[in-house]
Amino acid sequence: SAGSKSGRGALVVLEGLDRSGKSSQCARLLSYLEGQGCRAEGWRFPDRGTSVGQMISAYLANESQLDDRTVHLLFSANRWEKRASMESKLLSGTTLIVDRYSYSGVAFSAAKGLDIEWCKAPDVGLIAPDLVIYLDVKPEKASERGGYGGERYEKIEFQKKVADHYHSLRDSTWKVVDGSLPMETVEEQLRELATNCIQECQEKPLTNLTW
Ligand code: 2DT
Ligand code: MG
Repeated sequence: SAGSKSGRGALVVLEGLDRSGKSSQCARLLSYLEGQGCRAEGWRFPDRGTSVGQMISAYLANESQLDDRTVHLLFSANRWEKRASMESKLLSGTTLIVDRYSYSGVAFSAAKGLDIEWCKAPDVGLIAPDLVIYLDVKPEKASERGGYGGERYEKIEFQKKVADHYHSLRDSTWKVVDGSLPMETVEEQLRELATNCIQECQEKPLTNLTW
């Protein structure tokens, strides 16, 4: 079982293009883990509930204009303002299933042409994920899935650039799952990855993101 002994919770991040299925899979994974008696919460970034998050949300809805570097730093600040509560949740044994994290931060800003190292720098020192699951869906395929909403970035040419940058960020904590497989198949793979991760990191200390 996914278990919940005495150790810390796991930081599990889902990443992928818009319409790759992240939000649905996060919800499914969360209810599975809860059903297994595992303490878990679903989080997402941007967290639009804070005042920084509201600025980001207005920007994404094209209701405001912001300089590219400025909005990049707001996205990072939106993670920093949640760092302390993330840490205390994890240390108290709650697993966090997080829809987007620093990898979205870098991939989307780099797709605008910002320098990658510059993009990574403000997130150094955030909590490092124990597992990053990348839902791999071709930009063309993602755009067919009920189309995009009206938010900034939801355009196929831009999503292609984002996909290239995601690719260059992959490291040993990443597991790539084929997001074009049937929803139940993807769900099954995520259950196994998350369950293993939760068991393995119970006794491991939290570490900071260094890229
Ligand atoms: P959602 O559709 O998932 O709410 O995301 N984004 C996200 C960034 O550009 N930088 C970030 O740091 C994060 C977390 C991805 C809204 C959009 O915000 C983008 C899509
Ligand atoms: Mg979106």
